[in-house]
Amino acid sequence: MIFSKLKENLKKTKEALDIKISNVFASNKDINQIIDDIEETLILSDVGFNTSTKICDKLREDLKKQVDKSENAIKELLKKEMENILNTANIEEYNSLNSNEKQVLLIVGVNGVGKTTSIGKLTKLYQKNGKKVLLAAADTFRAGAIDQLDIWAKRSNVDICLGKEMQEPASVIYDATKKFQEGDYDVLICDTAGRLHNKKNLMDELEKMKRIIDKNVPNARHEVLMVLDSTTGQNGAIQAKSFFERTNVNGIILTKLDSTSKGGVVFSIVDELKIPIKYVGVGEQIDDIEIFDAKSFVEAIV
Ligand SMILES: Nc1nc2c(ncn2[C@@H]2O[C@H](COP(=O)(O)OP(=O)(O)OP(=O)(O)O)[C@@H](O)[C@H]2O)c(=O)[nH]1
Ligand SMILES: [Mg+2]
Repeated sequence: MIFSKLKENLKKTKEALDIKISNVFASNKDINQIIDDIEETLILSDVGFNTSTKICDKLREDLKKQVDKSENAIKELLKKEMENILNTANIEEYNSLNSNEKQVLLIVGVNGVGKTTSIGKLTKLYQKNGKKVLLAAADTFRAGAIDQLDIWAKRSNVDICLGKEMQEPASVIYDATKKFQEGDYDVLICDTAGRLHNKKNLMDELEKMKRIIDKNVPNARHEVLMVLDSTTGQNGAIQAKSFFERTNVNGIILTKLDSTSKGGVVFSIVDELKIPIKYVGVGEQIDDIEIFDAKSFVEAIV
């Protein structure tokens, strides 16, 4: 992750968090009051109530054992606790981009969160890492969705299985898995229509797509990646929770971090769902994607 670029992209979240925390210190309050105010700042920056409390309880404990109670020392402890929260779910040995295993990624999430755009970016990222990518345009529901993915396919010059409008998504997935097995592809990335967790028929449809992938591509690693729009803050976290109750998700792509002050939501997502954030979206262009790294993320916002 290019650190300076990430810092620039997370500027709004940094303003919501770091600058307010600095103000807390400037207020000359006693140490207990300072920690209480930091806790409130975290909650207000979408870190979430439970997660903010957890971080600050640990911070209070840490401070009992430490003589140095300067602003810098407290900030370092705070960063350490924030990083710990992220690492509980984000330490993963598996590196999707370097693995030699074949992979099938099913990209899911609610409407407009950035699924198709993220696929466009991921395609290029995998390609840069020497992988041959095949795309499946299984969002046959929204007019224009197929063309939108096709444009991304052309940008990276990769093959794509185009569904027809209103064709059953599962049958597009079926065709794509066949093509994947016949060609010498490394990664199949499947776009799906936006859906809400409470639309039973649409959630059943996802399960059907998963079954076809399991059956037709048993020789690959399968991942369901949920795309979440960070600008929705705590609402997005609640949305993710409901989604997870309905289907298995292996990881999250958190988008639009460039345009929100609510990046703190990362902490409650990881803490409450124990699901790793795999990538973050930081803009609308093809290279605006980063592999998520807990340490760099915390350094960029506090
Ligand atoms: N600023 C910013 N905009 C983004 C990012 N990712 C996606 N977008 C924008 O968000 C809008 C929706 O993106 P799509 O990729 O079409 O979202 P989707 O989830 O595929 O939408 P549906 O297929 O309609 O459910 C587009 O205008 C994208 O350019 C990001 O990381 N940052
Ligand atoms: Mg889409």
